[in-house]
Amino acid sequence: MNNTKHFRKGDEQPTFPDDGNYRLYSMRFCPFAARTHLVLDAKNIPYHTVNIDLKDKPEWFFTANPLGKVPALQLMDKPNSPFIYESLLISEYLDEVHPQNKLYPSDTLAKIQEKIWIERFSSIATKFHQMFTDGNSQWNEIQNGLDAFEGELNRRGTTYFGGEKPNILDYSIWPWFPRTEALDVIFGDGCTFSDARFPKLKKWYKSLLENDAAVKKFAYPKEAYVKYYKSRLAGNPDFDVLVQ
Ligand SMILES: N[C@@H](CCC(=O)N[C@@H](CS)C(=O)NCC(=O)O)C(=O)O
Repeated sequence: MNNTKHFRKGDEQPTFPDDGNYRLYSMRFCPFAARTHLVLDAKNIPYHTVNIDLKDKPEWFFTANPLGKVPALQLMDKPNSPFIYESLLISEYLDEVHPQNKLYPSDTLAKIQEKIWIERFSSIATKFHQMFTDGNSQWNEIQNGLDAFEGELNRRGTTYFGGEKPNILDYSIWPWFPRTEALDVIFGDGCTFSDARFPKLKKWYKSLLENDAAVKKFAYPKEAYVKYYKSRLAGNPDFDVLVQ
């Protein structure tokens, strides 16, 4: 688990050994940045993490991404060490450049179909973002969206969307599911990610948490999640709840 503090305005840019490893600009609770952590770790690619306080961004962060968003990845192995950003574009870049443990299907149609599922998830991601920002539950609408994913996993008949091991669809949507751990505490008992409605997805989520090395490396305890979201809903997000 990467527990380093989040850099803010006025902080000096951190320095790293000149080892050619990628530098990932991240925020510990950002699900988009989590996608990049999972892809890097699933491929055993070494990297350095620079966590950013998104409420008080350091000036130098805008060199990494002029849009001021995480994730951004600096490619230290390329001339002039360029930055790339947008989580799904970073995933595709990494999968092409580092062919070990391929995450996208090689067949063009199968690849597009996985990308369609990832695209379908984006409206669910937006609803999660809204409800954990304004405090108004959208859990019913989210569950309606998740029904399709439950049905698709059932249709595939495998533990993961990727089959016996996770693929890009698994890693691209997993980062939103830890939020379900904080649902009941923040939105009340009626809000639960239930075995009754989502037997396959619940098993999928648990199996990734317990068995997948990349997810295990990234995951954090429920309490940290609840604490972060409470601070965010109170208008003062504490990005450093995991810093010891
Ligand atoms: N489409 C982008 C979304 C990234 C994004 O929205 N990141 C959020 C944190 S979860 C962010 O950096 N927000 C800061 C801001 O918008 O100022 C991606 O897939 O990488």
